[in-house]
This record gives sequence, C-alpha cells and structure tokens, in this order.
Amino acid sequence: MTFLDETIALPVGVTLDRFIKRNQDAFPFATGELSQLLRDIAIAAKIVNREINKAGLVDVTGAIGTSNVQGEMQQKLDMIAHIRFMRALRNGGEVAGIVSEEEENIVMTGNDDARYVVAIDPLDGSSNIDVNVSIGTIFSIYRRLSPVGTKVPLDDFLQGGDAQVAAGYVLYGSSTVLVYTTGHGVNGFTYESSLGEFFLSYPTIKIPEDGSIYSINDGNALDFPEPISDYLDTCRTRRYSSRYIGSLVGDFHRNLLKGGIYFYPPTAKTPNGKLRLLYECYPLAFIIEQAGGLATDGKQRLMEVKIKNLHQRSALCIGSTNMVKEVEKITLQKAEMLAAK
Ligand code: P6P
Repeated sequence: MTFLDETIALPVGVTLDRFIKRNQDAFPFATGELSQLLRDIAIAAKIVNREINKAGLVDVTGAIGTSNVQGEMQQKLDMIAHIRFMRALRNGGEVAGIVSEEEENIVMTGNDDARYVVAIDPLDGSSNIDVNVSIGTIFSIYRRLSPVGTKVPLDDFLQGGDAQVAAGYVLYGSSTVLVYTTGHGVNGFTYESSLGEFFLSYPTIKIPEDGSIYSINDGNALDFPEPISDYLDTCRTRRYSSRYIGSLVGDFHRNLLKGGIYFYPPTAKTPNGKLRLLYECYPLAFIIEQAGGLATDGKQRLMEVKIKNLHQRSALCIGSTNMVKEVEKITLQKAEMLAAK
C-alpha cells in the first residue's frame, strides 16, 4: 500500500465523517469543499433512506402521473429523492450546478461561487420500489471548468469520465450502504439508523479478478450482439449463476463484492443502450476501475466514451477484469472473422 493508502486506511467502524476528514488530511491542498460535498450527499441519503423505509406505510409508492426526460413514468419516491438531493446540495453550498435524471436541464443552485458540479440519478431502479427490491442513488462529481462566480455551462458536465473527481452510489437494500471513490480506492459504509451515522464496513474494496455470476436481462436475448450471446453460452456451459434484479445498483454492488459481470447491451428498444452515460455509466466505471475491474461500452473503455449531451445513453459491460477481457477477446475474434470474409 502507498503512504496515501495507509494514511487513508482506517479500521472498520470508523464513521464516514472521520474517514472523510482523514481523506482530506492526506491531501495537503484540500480545502474541505469536496469533503463537505460528500457529507451533504450522505445527509440526503439518510433522508431518502428514511422515506424509502416508509414505502407501503405512507403514500410514497406508485407513479405521480408525469414522466421524466427519458419518457419514463416518475415514481413518487423518484421525485422525493430528487428534491431531497437538490435541497441538500443547494443548502450545502459546495455545488454550483446539478444534472439530475429527473430534470431535462441543468439545475442551478445559486451557489455560483462553488467549485463543483454534480451529476446524479437520485433513485435508480425505482420501478422496484413497490415490490420492495433494492434501489439506489448514483452520483458523479466534477470540478467546474467555468470561472467561479458564473452560472455553470453545459461544458462543465461534458468533461468525460476521466475528469470525475469523485463518484459513488447509495444502495437502499437489506441495509443501506454508501460506496464511493475519490480516485484513491473504493470504500463502503453501512448506515446505522439508530445512531444516524454511516460506519466504514467495506474498507478498500477490490472486485475479484474472476467471477461466476452474469447479470443481463435475458428477455432481450434476441437482440444481443453475437459476441455477448457467445460469451453467455460459455457462462452456461461453465454452470455460472445468472443474477439480475433489474436494479443496476443492486446488481453492480453484488458483483463488485463477489465478482461477476453486468451487461446492458444495445437492444431493439434501446439501440444506444438504456443506461445514461453521465450519471450511471461513468460513475460506476470510475468505481469499478478503482476497485480493479473493467468497464466498456462493448467497443471501448467506458471512461473514454465521448459525451455529447447530458442524458446520452450508452451500452455497458462492467465487472471482473478477466470476465470483461474474455468478452473483449470474443468481440475481437468475431470482428476479425468478419473482416476475413
Ligand atoms: P430492464 C432501472 O430502470 C434500470 O435503469 C437499471 O437500474 C436496471 O439495471 C435496468 O434499468 C433494468 O432494465 O430493461 O432490464 O428492465
């Protein structure tokens, strides 16, 4: 481990606040703004967690009759989560602008002197809320390129995956877990609601190089690109396990801890892939690379996929290094066979 890793490494049971503070101390020039931003996200996560836990008891489930920019029916909890994160980031003062799955345009916070912008999917997998399946928040943080004191322009959000300064997710499952990276490894924290604190529970997460779990919606099998169909056949031959809960954060988190691969390839309904590049694919790709895994869009390293608009979709293949590399190898072999014809 490097000095930095040793400095940051702390025992299980340390609070998120203490961990963030130690992280910040390891960066002599850190001014505390990113630390405070991460704390603001954790505050919103605690509030959203409380709302989700009421689902079924109070009227927070079901749709609200409107659809988001993606044309997807907005669930009550989608909007509750969106409002909570917008409010926490606005009041925290560290964020100049936000792109949310729930809003077509940039949400200006009024904090024009802030140095960061955030892209967020406030509640992914929300169609699972009514049936009590795990759901999640995914976020990505960039330093603004535009001058402090101005309204953030579109370009501040179109910097590309490698420009992220931090990324993470919150999984609202059998327990509520916040996992994030600032580019120095991946750490996970479990929420203890009776104390209102996140505690370090998964220090320096590393995804196993190999796995025996594959996650994909088999209902789209007729649309799968041939290399993916061939790879899935080898998984079945090896008697791997198929695990897919239709909630990206839940599928991602299981594969991150146990090893595995998640695909959302192009389909007839979503020829460019279904998942959003800015606030789903980029942050999870940042995390997986920091945890020693790989992420592609089926053609190239996901973090290098060019972003042209805020809600751009992308195909995604993400998980254990050897599994993603095997898919890449099959894809290359297929391309070479086609070229030789
Ligand atoms: P499908 C949820 O809508 C989501 O964005 C991800 O959380 C999930 O992995 C995927 O879409 C599920 O999509 O088409 O398989 O239902």
